[in-house]
Parts: sequence; structure tokens; C-alpha cells
Amino acid sequence: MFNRRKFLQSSLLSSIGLTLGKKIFANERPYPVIKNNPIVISTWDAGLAANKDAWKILGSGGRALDAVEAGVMVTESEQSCCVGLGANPDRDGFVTLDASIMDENFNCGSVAFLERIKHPISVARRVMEKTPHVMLVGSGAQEFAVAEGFPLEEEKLSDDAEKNYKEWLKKSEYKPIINIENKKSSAFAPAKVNGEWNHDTIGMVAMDAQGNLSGSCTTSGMGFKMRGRLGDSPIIGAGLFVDNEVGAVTATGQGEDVIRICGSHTVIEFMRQGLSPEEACKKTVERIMKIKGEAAKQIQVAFIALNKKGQVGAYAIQKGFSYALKTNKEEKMVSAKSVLNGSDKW
Ligand code: SD4
Repeated sequence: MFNRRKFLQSSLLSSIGLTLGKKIFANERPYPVIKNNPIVISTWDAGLAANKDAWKILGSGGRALDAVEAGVMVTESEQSCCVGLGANPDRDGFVTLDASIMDENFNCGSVAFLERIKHPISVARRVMEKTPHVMLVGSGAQEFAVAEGFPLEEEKLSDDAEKNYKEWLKKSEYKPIINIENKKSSAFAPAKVNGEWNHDTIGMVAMDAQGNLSGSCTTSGMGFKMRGRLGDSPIIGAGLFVDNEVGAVTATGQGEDVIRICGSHTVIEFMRQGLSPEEACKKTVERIMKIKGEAAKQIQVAFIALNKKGQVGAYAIQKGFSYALKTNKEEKMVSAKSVLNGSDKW
């Protein structure tokens, strides 16, 4: 039955909507009012360039989710980098990629063991937005990507990766160790970027002008890994976690040890209890070290965290981990504190 009161209410609401819509248009304000100071942090040196692209979105009032996707796409595109298709292959000579993304509403998506697709992070976002699932892997993930219009790239190693792989094949020793900042000659060390050794992962977390948090993580995983091996990066709660009431966290380093303790989720829970981002990362790193005992001296794990107040922090097992930070006031690399400080290293 026609209800006059409801009709009046809804016409009133729509005219308010129209007036607001007109007002926004009349003021030519393309984005919502800036309420918070946006901030973005990301792992390792490649984070500087990635943050710049993220900032194009954050700095003009855009959404953190869009920023963390656009940011890490820069690193995925680097042919000479160890993230994306230019990265070191697995021990059978194939590059296999993992990525995950998470927004402010616990929506999340990930892909793993994905081959021949340039931007795994964008496929992860499509999984989140276009399927009822969180994770797609292997040929299924690739089929989904192609169906979504992502081009299937040529199966070819980058020059750096080919050189590294040939070198590795000489001994073909299976000793997976990740992120060894000081052991440049290791068969498992990642490829070179601009003459510097770089890493095979980028994780990024950001807060936008609305105060919303999001995160992304993308990796080629461990160089010369077993075929099919996954690390923490595509696993929500391990390599990445976002709780919009608390903070956003991502991990880098030896994924197996991050997965064991649901690393990024653990950092979030410590922050929920009131710890600062740095303290929360430190406690989580210490938990891994307690479990590993002496063996912790052989690995690197690091976390970066951002809380709801816009405070950031990081902590690593080994010395040498740094992250890139960008706000409207500064843009820099920050060296993280570590539990082990060089003398007790390896
Ligand atoms: C992995 N956590 O696949 C990733 C590797 C990494 O810098 O972070 N490398 O285990």
C-alpha cells in the first residue's frame, strides 16, 4: 500500500542527496575532505619508488586500498628487480609469484604460485572483489587472471635472473635462506638492482585521509625454491594483516617462520593490547626467535607496522633491514632495530 509518510521521507532524503551532490560538484572538490594525515610505509629500498606512486593517490585524498595496489605495482614492473616476473626462478627454472591485499573492511584476496602474470597484486585484488573467495593458486589463478583480461606474458627469465640461475645450477644446492644482507655471494641471494642487492618481496601498508588502513604484499618468494613452495606473503594473517580499528602490518623474510606464528596477525594483536608498532613488531620477532632457538641466527624476519594513530614501527631479527616512509612532511628510508646486531650474526 502507498505510504505517504514513507514517500515524503524518501523524497526529502533524495533531495538532500541531490543538494549535497550539487554542492560537492559546485565546489569542484573531487575527493572527500581530508581528515587525517595520510602515511605509507613499505619494506626495503624498493619501497621509496613504490611509495611515490602510492602517494599520488594518498596525497590527493584517494583510498589506501588503491594506493597500496598502485605502489607495489611499481616494484612488480621492475624487470631487474626480484619482485615480479624479473625475479629469480624456482629450482626448476620457473618464476612463480605470490601476492595478497587487504582493505579496511576485512576484505582480502590473494594469489599464489602464479606464473606469467605481470601484476599478481592486481589479480589478488580481483579475487577479493570479484569472487566469493580469498585465495586462488597455480593454474586456476592464472586462468582467472586471463579471464579478467590480464595478459599472459612470455615465459622468459630476465637477464639477471638467468645469470643467477645458471650460477646456482652449477652446484644446485638446496639451502634456502632468505634476505642475507651481508652474504652477497650466496647462491640464494636475490638479484641486483642498480648494482645493489635487493630483496624478493615488497610489503606496503598505508592510512588514507579518511583514516582507513590497507595493505599489500607481493613476492617471487625464495630464489631457487622447490617448485610449488609458498611463503607467508600470500597468506592473510602471516605476510599481511589489516584491522581497521587497530593497524596494518606486513612481513618480510623467511616466510616459513612467519607462517608458523601467524606473524602479521600477532603484531596486530600486540598493538590491540596497547603496544606501540615497534614494541609489537619486536615481541613478534622475539617469539619467532624463541621457537627457533640457535637456528634464529641463520634467518631474517622483519615486520613493519602502522597503527590507527598513524604511528609506525618495525623490528627485525638481523641487522640491515630498512623500510621506506612517506608522509606529507617527509620521505625517507628508516633503519629498523634488530635483536641480533652483527657480532652474533652467522
Ligand atoms: C617468502 N617472505 O616468500 C617471503 C620472502 C621475502 O624478502 O620476504 N623476501 O618467504
